[in-house]
Amino acid sequence: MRVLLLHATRISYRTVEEAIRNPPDPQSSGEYSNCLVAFVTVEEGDGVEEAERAAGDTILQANRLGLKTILIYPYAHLSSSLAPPPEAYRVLVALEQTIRSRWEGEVYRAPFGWYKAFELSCPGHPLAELSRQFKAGLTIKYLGVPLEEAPLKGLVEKWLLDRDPWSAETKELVSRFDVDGPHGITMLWELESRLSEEFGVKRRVKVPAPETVYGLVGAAHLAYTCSKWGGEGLTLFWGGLGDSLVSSRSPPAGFLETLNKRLLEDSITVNLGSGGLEAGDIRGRVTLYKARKGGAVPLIVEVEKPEGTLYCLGPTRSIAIAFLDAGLKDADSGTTPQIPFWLAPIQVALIPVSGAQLSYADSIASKLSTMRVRARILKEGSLGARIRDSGRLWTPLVVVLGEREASTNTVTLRRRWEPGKQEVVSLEDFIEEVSKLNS
Ligand code: A3S
Repeated sequence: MRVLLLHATRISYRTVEEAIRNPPDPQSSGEYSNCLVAFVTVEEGDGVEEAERAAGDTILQANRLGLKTILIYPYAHLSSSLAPPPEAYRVLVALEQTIRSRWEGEVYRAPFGWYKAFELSCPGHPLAELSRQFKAGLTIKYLGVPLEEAPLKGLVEKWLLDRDPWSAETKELVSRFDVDGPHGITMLWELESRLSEEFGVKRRVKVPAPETVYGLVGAAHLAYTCSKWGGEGLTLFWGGLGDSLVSSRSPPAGFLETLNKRLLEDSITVNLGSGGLEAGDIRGRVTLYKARKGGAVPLIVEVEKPEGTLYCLGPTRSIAIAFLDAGLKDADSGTTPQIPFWLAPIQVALIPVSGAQLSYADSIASKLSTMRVRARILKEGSLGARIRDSGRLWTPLVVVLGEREASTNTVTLRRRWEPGKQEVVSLEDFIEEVSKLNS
């Protein structure tokens, strides 16, 4: 079922001519003000289940907008796989009755089976136009209640439902770190390859894209994807590099340890199946990271299978962004935001004070690259500007190389987790420290 929800300050319609033989509703006209119009296309395979989910969502939107009138408008133009008229009519009537039975506002339905003329005025605020799809095959309920209704009954916090959870600042960081760009691919690639190593993953399998990957709906869709496709040690992917789930039979202990420090402290675990989030016949648990602005993204989806639990981490893009989001939470509490050394796009910034130290910087950079450490020599701009610039990508180690360092084979080291401090260390001690951090 596809629904277009429009907040109408005014809508009027009238039947023009019959669109099917013997339409079930008589010709009529109507006019309503300040109502929520649900243009509904019933698709093949839709049933009462979809009507109930659409009812819950429509009620939720009407309540969000403080509207007291809902107009259901049969609309055969939002999909190319239409249900035949008799089916469509049955589902639309079920939709109308479900809303009536669960909502105290006024519910109307425009006549079915007619070409209609209409006029509509829409105020255009951010929530004035919403499109929805309710797919047969995966019904999502929370503690037995259709997910869209759960907040109405106080069963789940609104922030957990599917919506983009990232704050504007987090999105700014995503573009600064270029997460989806050629530069930022480093993070996504590093994350997926680290997870794959952790789980001994051999194969990447393309799967249908889950509908949404935020909040509870996203968690349920991911669990559904995992349960349909998951196997021992696979990476399930559907789009770009970050659209991937790494699956395994063994609990990701090592990675959990890394996650524990940063993301799991601030997460919520929801049961899949009776007593939690019902997504078809899937049982298990979902750990969702609570984003800084509200909203949630799945970190770990555990699906109970007859042969044991299937652990899936991801989508990897959400986890990478969650690390940035968690860093912003640090900044909110006055701590310098940072990112795990192994995930940082640039791990070491080398800053030669003048051109005379360039060859020294080069020799260190090539040593680090043999250790597969991501080092960058910053040559342009003043010393202060280059040190500030290395902070833009939360670079964990910043190394200043002056006349003295070059002549004594030492480096002046600033560790991001020790703000305001710097230490002169011998080159070999520095290399030793980096190799420990990168293990
Ligand atoms: O297609 C002709 C009219 O019959 C109804 N209808 C459907 N509505 C929703 N989902 C389906 N699968 C339908 N199949 C038939 C509609 O009332 C449709 N009329 N807006 C008008 C045209 O002006 C319309 O869609």
